[in-house]
Amino acid sequence: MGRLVAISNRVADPRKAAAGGLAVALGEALNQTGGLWFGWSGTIVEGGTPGEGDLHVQQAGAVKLATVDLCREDHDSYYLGYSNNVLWPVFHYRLDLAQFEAGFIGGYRRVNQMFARKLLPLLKDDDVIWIHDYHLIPLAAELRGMGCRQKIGFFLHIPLPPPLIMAAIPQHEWLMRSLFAYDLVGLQSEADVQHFSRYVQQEAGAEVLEDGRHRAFGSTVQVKAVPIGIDVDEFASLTHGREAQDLYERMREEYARRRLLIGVDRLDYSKGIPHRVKAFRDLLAHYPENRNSATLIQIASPTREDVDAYGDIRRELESLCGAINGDYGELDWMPVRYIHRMVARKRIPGLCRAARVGLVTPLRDGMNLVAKEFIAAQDPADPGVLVLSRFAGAAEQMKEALLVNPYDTHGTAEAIQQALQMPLDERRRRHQALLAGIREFDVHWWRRTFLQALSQAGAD
Ligand code: ADQ
Repeated sequence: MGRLVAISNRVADPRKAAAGGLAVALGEALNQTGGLWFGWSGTIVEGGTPGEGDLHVQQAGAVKLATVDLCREDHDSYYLGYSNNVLWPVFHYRLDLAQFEAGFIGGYRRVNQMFARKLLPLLKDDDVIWIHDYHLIPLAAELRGMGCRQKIGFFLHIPLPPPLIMAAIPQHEWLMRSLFAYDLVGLQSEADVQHFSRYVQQEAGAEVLEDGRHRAFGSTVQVKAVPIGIDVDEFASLTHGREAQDLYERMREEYARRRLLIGVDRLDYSKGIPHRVKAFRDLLAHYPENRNSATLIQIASPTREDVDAYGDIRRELESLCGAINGDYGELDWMPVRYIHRMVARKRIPGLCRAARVGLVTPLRDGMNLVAKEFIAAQDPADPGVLVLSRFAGAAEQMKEALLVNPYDTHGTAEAIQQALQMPLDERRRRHQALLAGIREFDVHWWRRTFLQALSQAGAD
């Protein structure tokens, strides 16, 4: 394989363990091929010129990191505006939260064009280019327009909505047409692939060929479900690390007489956190044996705080948790502990392992890696139970979890009760099957499968 060039909105130093997720996933292939990782530097320049940003190149071991600054206007229209106030809500089916402001699209195009311009001179002829996520959908089309002929693949980390929801975006046709500049488009689930296929057939008269190839707009793109996984071994080793062990032991001691339920999310409206807390309240109301016992620790780390919808959900959650603690709390027991902070990655496995129930109940999610991390962190001899939303991409793979509809508060409460009551042999059986699945389809499988398909895409 040629050199891997990864492009994503944010770039991380793959040598730093705290980088997590994508950095772990791509780090190995970037290292092996002496790769390049390109994206926004994270710096916002006040008063800079739109469509212009300084390029910084640094070496991180074998990997070159190339990042570009954004001026305030580009940041606000490309990142806050079009990416996070249009694409994120619509792709998560939240048309009610979308803000279709006319100025956003200009900034989105401008930044994608600038990225293409800055990247082009850094490219070599046999590079394999892998672009990530909704911030950069039109990047391949911009690169192609500048004469780039290398293989280019795209992976969408968030869901791809059904055609009629997609059609609410004023530029939907332009966005979907942009995908045809790629050789391969990877999506998280088969449901996403079906949505893509239906859209291009209905809206663009696409012809569906074999191997997920679709022909429309005068070109052909292969579209494939390649669900992302986690690095199970890395996570298991974190589980046995000192920080995770310490936390696990402290939690076990503190909750020796109680049963711990855990939720770990970014505080995002797609994650269904208020719905989850309501289901927990329903559990306490309908199954009173859990009072003075079941305790929900909800970690919801701050994210995108300059987008209005995120402030609203924070206030909703604070008032819900306060009300439950007021209604059900005792002098020596608080039903909900809500923590609005980031938890160090090294400690998360300890928290997951100490929990009897993991609550992963997004209203819509591309995949949701917390579901997989929860399973990887469990003690196989005495594992906790995963309650998983059927609307997470992970549900297509993790059938042995207790699948719930998060909009159904009482149904979710019943599933939590089932999880709390589940006998040890059933817990073990389910955990074993789930663990085997996340091991087989881990993050290395994801990267290999995508890059292999990309190297073969368009070959015949
Ligand atoms: P995210 O929406 O960020 O990513 P998710 O998969 O849930 O989602 O989590 C990513 C990572 O962040 C996990 O490793 C998790 O441990 C960590 N994390 C989440 N909340 C945290 C917290 N409060 N403190 C510390 N760490 C936390 C997008 C898509 C997902 C998709 C991923 C990967 O929205 O659907 O699974 O990309 O493709």
